[in-house]
Amino acid sequence: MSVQAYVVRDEQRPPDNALLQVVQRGLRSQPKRLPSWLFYDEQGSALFEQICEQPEYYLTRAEIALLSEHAANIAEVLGPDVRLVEYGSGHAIKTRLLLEHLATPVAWVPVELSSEPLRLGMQRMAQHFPELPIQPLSVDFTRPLRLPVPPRAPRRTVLYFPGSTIGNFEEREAAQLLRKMRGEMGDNGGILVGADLKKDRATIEAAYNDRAGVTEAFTLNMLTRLNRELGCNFELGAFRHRSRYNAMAGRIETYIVSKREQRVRVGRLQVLFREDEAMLVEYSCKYSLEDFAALAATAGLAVQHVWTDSAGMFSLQYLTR
Ligand code: AVI
Repeated sequence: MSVQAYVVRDEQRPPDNALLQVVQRGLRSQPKRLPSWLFYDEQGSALFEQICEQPEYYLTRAEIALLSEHAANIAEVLGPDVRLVEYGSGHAIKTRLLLEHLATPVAWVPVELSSEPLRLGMQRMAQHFPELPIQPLSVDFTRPLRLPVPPRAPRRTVLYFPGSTIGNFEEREAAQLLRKMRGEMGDNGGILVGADLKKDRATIEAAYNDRAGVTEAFTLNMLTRLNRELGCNFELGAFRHRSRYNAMAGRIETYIVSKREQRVRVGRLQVLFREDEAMLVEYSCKYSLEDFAALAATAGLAVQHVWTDSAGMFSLQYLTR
């Protein structure tokens, strides 16, 4: 393994004060709203891994099926001597399927804020690709990236953003992120991004309401995190999870709903929750191929190629200038 400048900088947690401000601001707003990145503490990340294994959560399986079927063709389209920059690399399972087919990759640059998934992903990749230069970046990928100097000149830089995480951004933010990525990939580069496709309501809603209750535990874990890190007193049994598909907006909307009227301590703030009051915690946007092309166009990008799994559940889109 050739690992350059591996620095563990766990910036996942902003300083407590900043975290408190984010949460207080969200709980003062009407309707109440908290950012979905709050899901991903250690327990939340482990629960998300479990979600991916639930029979109802089709996204991960469809994306892996897509890659298994099309990776050779994707690699052909990307061409040789690619520098692959992976946004939110996590445990990097999908990357392996892609890298197996890439001809003479110049480097793999995993960009991952959480140090443990980054370390595990690197370890796994180094085992599979002992010759591959790995240049990790432990930073927040929504901020402008300073890419490390590659070991040799790449033919193109491809930003790989798997897993439908783009769908967790609202349209305006998603366009902003793609515009930032457009700058980072350079003139000759590209973006390979996963996007979940629109389909019938029942399939989508089942994916976010699994029978085993893992998604509910994942959602409510946000409150456990706030209790632990900010000394709040959310009573877990007094809230429930609600995920519904808003077909007009083309997205799953996930809420934490108060089962009864109650007050919760958040720093010096006492926050009143009315009975049945719903606090928004996540959007998971679903796209038609036209929707996604329109989104890309607002960021100055064009869809060069789209691959889908054979059931047409999930897409991988290759965007260039
Ligand atoms: C990470 N992201 C793509 C997941 C999704 O499907 O929106 C997060 C998730 N939330 C609930 N289940 C999965």
